[in-house]
Amino acid sequence: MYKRLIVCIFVLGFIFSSHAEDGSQLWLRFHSVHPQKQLFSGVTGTTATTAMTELQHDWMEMTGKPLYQTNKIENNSLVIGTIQSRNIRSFGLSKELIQLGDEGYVIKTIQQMNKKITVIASSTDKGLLYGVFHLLRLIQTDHLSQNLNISEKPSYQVRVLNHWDNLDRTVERGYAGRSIWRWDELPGKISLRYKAYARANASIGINGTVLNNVNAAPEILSDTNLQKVKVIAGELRPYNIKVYLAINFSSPAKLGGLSTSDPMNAQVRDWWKDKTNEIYRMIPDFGGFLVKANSEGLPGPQDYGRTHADGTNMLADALKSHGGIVMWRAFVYAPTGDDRAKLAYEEFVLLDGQFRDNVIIQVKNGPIDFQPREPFSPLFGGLKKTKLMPEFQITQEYLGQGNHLVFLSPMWKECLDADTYCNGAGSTIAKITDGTLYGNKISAIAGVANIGEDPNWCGHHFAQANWYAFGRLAWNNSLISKQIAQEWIKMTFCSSDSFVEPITDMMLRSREAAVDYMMPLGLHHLFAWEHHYGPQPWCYIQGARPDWLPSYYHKADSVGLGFDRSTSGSNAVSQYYSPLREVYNDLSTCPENLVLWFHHVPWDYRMKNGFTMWDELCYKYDSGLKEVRDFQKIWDKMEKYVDTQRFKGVQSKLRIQAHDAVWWKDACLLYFQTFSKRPIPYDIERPVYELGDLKKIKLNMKSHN
Ligand code: GCW
Repeated sequence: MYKRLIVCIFVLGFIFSSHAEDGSQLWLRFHSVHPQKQLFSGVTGTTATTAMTELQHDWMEMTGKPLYQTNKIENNSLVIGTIQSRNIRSFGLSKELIQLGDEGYVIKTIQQMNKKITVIASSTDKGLLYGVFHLLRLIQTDHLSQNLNISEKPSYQVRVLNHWDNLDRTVERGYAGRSIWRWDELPGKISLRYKAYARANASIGINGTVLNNVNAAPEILSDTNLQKVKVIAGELRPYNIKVYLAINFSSPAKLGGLSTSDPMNAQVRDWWKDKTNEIYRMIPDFGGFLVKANSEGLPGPQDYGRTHADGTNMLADALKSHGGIVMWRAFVYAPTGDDRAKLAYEEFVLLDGQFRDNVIIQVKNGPIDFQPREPFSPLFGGLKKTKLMPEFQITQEYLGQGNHLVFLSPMWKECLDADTYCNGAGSTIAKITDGTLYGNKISAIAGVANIGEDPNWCGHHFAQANWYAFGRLAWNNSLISKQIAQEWIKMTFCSSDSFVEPITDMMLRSREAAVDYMMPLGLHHLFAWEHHYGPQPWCYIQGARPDWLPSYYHKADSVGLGFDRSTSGSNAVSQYYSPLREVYNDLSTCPENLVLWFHHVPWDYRMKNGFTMWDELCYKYDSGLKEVRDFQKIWDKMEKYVDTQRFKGVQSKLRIQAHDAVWWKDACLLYFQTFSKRPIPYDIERPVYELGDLKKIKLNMKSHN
């Protein structure tokens, strides 16, 4: 009887492990990898490093045994070490390692005295950890060759996640549950998730995290909270993740009890110096501050007649001696002017060259706000004497939130690869921000995290791919989206070609599909009030700022659709360099995927394919919807490759996405039709609802999280 029970438990265990996975392991699913037994005969290297602990832990998961640890280098040995080790120096790698910096590494196959050895080497333990994860990735994705010759160093020095997490554990624009930072339990209780988080980030090269929301509560800097931050920092440190904090500019007054937070006031400056010193006494490797100031009602230096430069330089001075940095956001749009898209540029371009050398201005990819498609922000290239870092949004605030499958790497690549022409052709955003164009000493990139307490961390299983992609691009901004997708698919699901190929294809099409069923041809901000999930192009709220309403952006009227930003309109085109400004300015040369961003286009304007703009708009919405339906079919065919839990999870989310795509299409087309007065082409699926019914849909956002 007893024996039978054990067998039963064993069988059940097997069934659960093969048929149910909650996604909590992300792409680090070593239990499903089975390397050849004789891959390495043993490993040589210092045991007390995170790199070695990680290797042994994952090896154990893969093979059921640790890798034999020995001081003797044998045939087929894996040798792991820094430049300090005699072994590594004997391989003649020192010069190369110094050039690769403290996070870079090499992985090489070396023949020495009739022995074939695999070496992972770096100047420091940090690089070793990244090297080990690289080797593991090669094993996980079946790419381990017999002759390795890999040299890597990161594109950006600071590769940081921004958590928009509040102290009450709500997450602004978070769709994966509550915040992983358990402020209520800290510092006494340490959640296991902190270490798991650090490990996942290290595996993709992320080396920093801003723990709290840019809409920052002054209390984050209280002594009590700093004790908690210190504990988190301690958990993340072994994985080379530095902690940063978002600060509230009026902290000296609100927290410190001063009568002002004016950055030119001596007491205020001292307050920041003292606070910064206090932080570094507790957290010697603290990274620095992230600041949202004079934006969306938050305080800032302009409250005292000072500039963004005055504000950021005060903080930079406090951080300087400790090696900390200020990431100051350029997301500002005072309620003035004729075009929100121009405002950040207008404010910041005047300050170019006035920032301290430990300041980086953090710029969203587009001039407005993380829309499904925007042209790049003209601040890239517009500021030449100021360091700039891209801010991407990993959380899908404007891209179907926790429900839609949208792989964001193609969107970020579109930004990174965009040529600003600021120093002639080839002045891409990648080169401006990673420092290669101007030889900057500090370079950084930020992604707004999509992480929460949900078992699978990100809500949607495929949203994990966006966390993964951000890290990979921050490490190497020249990677292509297809490679990133394939790595992630193989590690997260399985590496059978019949799975990897269709799923890669689906992921690579998914962003364009979302653009098409939400806001094709350069349309933007047609979202429902405040929650930014569904369509509401008709939205009107009495007394609301005009630039918070969709009509401000789409400008639909009896003539046509779109925002005229040409020289005859708001002239936002002039913020771009030639030849881009001319290309954008002319309706006939403006890329069609941005045409309604830059022009008010007549309904009967002939597009390049001969359709009228109205017909093309209808076909675009329809093709976005058809894509999602195709994704459903692709996924359904994959059932045999995926455990039931994740298969069904994705399947049901795709169903919501298809439903939402119909909703977007019907709502936008029926609404715009009230202006165009033209029929919806008969060869596409026609709206079933009346516009009046669609307007009545009330969203309960809880059901969409
Ligand atoms: O996209 C908007 C969001 C706000 C966010 C703001 C910002 C953190 O709707 O929720 O606030 O941008 O980036 O500061």
